[in-house]
Amino acid sequence: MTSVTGGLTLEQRSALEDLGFVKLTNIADHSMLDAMRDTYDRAWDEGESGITERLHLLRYAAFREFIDSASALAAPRSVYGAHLQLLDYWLTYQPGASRWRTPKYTVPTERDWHRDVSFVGADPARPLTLNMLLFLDDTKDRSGPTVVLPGSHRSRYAAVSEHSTEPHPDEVAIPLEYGEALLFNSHLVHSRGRNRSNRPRRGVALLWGFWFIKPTGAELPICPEAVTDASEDRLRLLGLSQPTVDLYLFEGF
Ligand SMILES: O=C(O)CCC(=O)C(=O)O
Repeated sequence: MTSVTGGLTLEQRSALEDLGFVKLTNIADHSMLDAMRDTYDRAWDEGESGITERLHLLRYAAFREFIDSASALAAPRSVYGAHLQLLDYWLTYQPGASRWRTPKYTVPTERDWHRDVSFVGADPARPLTLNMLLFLDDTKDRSGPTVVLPGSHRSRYAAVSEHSTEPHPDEVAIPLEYGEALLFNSHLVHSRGRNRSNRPRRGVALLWGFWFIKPTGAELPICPEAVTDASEDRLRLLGLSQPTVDLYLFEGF
């Protein structure tokens, strides 16, 4: 599939509709990825428990710069246009296998099948929400690429039970190189792979969707760094400034 710099191609739109996922290249230049990688371990250590602020990853400049970049926004904007909202932003992390069985980390199961959103939505070409996953370490072979069940976003009933732990005969692995990302319909059944390498598996996950949807942690105050000196585009992206007068009228009648 061809690369993305200016939004999804027709071929990619059609893959997203039919299969439920598409691989993106050139999601960020290497200096931006390096900055996220340099911040990652601190963000992980400081962050994922005891959260009291919405979109707390935006505390870090490197993670803010990514969501302001044209290359990160191009593909989700192809689907939601000016109505695009960032609903959630989190880290998906597995240490190198050599650290399993230390008091802090337990050996992960082979799979953890799930959907991130269980509303089917009316139109697979225009999903309510989309997930984006990018990794700051390559995910290939032993580092456990993400696996998906292609087409499963179109069915109300999943072919596996939630959080089941075994590989599935129809699963497809999506290895990602540095600078690539996976964009998928949040109703697609997917799982992390298990990291068997001795390197960490550091990933970043974003949830994109329509502006009218409530974000994760809507009841919490937004992280202050996210809004200090924020551009109008950023405020819209964070759901704080309404993009259009007709909030629920998205395109032609
Ligand atoms: O780490 C991965 O490959 C997938 C992460 C995931 O499924 C999630 O964060 O919902």
